[in-house]
Amino acid sequence: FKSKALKVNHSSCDSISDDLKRHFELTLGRDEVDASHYYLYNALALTLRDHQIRGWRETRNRYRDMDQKRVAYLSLEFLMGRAINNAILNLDLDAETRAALQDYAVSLESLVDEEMDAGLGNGGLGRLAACFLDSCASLALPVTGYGIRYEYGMFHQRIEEGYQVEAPDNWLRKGNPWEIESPENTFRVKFYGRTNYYTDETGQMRASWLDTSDVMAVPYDMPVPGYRNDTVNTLRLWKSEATDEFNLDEFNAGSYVDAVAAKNLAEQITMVLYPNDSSENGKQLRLRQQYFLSSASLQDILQHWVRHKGEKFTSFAEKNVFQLNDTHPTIAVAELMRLLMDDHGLQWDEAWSITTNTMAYTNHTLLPEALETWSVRMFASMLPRLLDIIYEINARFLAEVSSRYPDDNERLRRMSIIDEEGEPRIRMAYLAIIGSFSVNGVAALHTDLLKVGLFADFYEFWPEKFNNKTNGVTPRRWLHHSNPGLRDLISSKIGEEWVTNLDQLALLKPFATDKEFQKQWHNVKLDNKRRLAELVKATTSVSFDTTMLFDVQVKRIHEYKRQLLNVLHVIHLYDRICRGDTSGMVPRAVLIGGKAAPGYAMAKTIIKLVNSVAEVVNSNPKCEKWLKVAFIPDYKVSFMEVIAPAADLSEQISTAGKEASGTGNMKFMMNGACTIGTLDGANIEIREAVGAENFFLFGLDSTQVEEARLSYDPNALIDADSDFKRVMNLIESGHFNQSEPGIFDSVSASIRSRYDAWMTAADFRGFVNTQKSVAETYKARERWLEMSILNTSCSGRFSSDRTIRNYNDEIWKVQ
Ligand code: DL6
Repeated sequence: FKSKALKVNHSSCDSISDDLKRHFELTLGRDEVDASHYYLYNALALTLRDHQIRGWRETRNRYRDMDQKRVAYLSLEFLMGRAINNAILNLDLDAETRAALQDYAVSLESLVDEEMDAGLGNGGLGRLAACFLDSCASLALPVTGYGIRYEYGMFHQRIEEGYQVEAPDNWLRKGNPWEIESPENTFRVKFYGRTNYYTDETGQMRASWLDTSDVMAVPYDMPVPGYRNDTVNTLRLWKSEATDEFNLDEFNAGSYVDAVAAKNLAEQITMVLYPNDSSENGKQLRLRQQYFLSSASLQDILQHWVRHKGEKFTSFAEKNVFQLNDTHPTIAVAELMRLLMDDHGLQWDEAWSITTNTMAYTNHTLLPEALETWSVRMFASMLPRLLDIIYEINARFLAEVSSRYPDDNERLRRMSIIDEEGEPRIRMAYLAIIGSFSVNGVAALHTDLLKVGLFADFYEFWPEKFNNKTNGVTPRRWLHHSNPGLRDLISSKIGEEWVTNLDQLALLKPFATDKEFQKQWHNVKLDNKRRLAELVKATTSVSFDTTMLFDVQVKRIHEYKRQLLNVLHVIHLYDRICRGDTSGMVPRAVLIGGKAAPGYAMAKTIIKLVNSVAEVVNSNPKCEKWLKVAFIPDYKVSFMEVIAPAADLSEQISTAGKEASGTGNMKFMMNGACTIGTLDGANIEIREAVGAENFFLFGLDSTQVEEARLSYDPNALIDADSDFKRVMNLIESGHFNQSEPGIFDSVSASIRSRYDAWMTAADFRGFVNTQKSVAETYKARERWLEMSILNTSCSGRFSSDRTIRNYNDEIWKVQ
């Protein structure tokens, strides 16, 4: 760091260098760069934020002046990852930033590691929301993300003795330089209390919600810059705070401790992200989070409306859309009704027409256990007014059903929002469907399966509501930023238009067999593999040789995703190597990563199994040349930015019919990995795009899975297959857990169970055989490179820009 006399031009915000210096020396009061680079990172973040402020204001004004329709994307999760590189890329400030950092003798690369990932999401659903925000801003669409500013994001995962250990993610501890608090837009969110019905001065029956315990919702705004288009959209995250008067009452009563406790209770709402991605969270606090987000966001939008248009709502539905990211914010359906009727004086029919013309619901799961239901009892005490409204919605809906299907009580029971079997529960997905004008799945197969499975009655009732929007990922973060080598190589051949029009990647196809281009492609991959090998070494101490095939499966750990099948294949390879049978084999480095929900015992055992197998394999000298295995701890967005560019083989091996879409599969494809996969989720569309000959397909399809389930006999499959038998024997003999006998009993029992919902055994042989052709193809270097290039060049349709265009053309219809 060269100490320079402080010369700050306060009137100019143009130069990164001046702004960086100003923030470093004045805003943060520093004069030296310490070893951690923390303050310099903060100064740079503030500098970049400054550079977005003007565009932010102009974007707001532009949307207001054009009086455009607006979209609110309501989501309990936004898995944003790091903001710094995204800002530099989208604002086109790379060269200036690097030049400014030269004054401090610090590289950009060493600075970015100071930023904690914003881990406000579990996995696919939250990361999809983040990709969508990037695409909406890049397409200059007036879309605001509304979410929760969790104090603690997704937990950190450590591996101790092979087991997952969770640690809190206190990501805001050192502050968040990207956010701006907007206390003037604070709203009051009600809980508990009772409904009071009364007749107003015009003789109309009305309701009000009284004696409530209120919580304040304070917004924090994060800029969402579009790609070099002067658009800066907003991600508005709500923090809960105690109301002042509540505290005052307690203070006056002399009860200091109670006052502070009440404050804690209010602030608890936004304290922590629930870490389950595929099962119900089921807790009171979770329902409070859902209502808190929905109410605050809707109040915000209605306040904005009333400010600009007054208390007239006739054109509200033409100007607003609320996209519900899964059932999590579905209570918004009832809340919008409440706000329109109780606070803005509308009658039921008008309020219902507005609600059902503004709400749109995206479903993200085929697992029935992940479909949320809430106990009526809990609702009655926490949200009594909302429960009244839900009952009324249900009564009117069931009347409609019974007029279309007279005397079909069974159908009424099936379609009712209230599940009356056992303790009465509210089916949030049904409320979402009934209250929305659009219901979409996230891949073609997923949408088809919703229509014939979970939502068949509703599809029959309202076929026009159902549509598909296959997911996508942003090519800015997932190719341009994370794979600079490939980015430059691609741009050298086809120019840079692909960054905003990913279909342009198809122009690479003619080069797929070009020897020179293949060589360059190979060298880029090798560099990326080196980078990943360093990360693996630093986090696991396992050495990956970059000449090996990098075989990667990173995602949440869940039985349906079948990390277990992957491990069975690893054990099979290990067994062959130990027996000296390496014919046709290719040296492989197998990388697995992902977090298990803290209460999901089987997923945690699978993590332990991966680590135990890794330990045995990696310490066996016979394996040295052929096989390495590592479990990367604390898998997160910023790791994926290193992993995806380096993968040769992308493992997408879920039981067919269980993975709604997948988005990791798209990131890998974009970066030139070949996929080994089942006919599940978006794999089907990936295979269609790249061609069957460039995709390693195995396993039962979703129809075959359901057929095979009827007479499923895994033990017969094991007994008939000597390789499988040996693999099971290695697990069951305690070979991988000699000092902890019995710890994998539950794993082998689940594989052997005829009720194994994930049918791992059914696909073992197919998987092993297909992995053999992977190995053969990898050895035929030119063919592999051709496949790799074709994967990238056919990935255009998996850009989230395409997905968002589809949402806009068919659902939102913003001009
Ligand atoms: O749509 C985003 C993502 C899909 O790609 C995954 O296939 C799907 O599992 C995931 N769903 C969830 C929600 N689970 N629940 N509820 O994370 O959504």
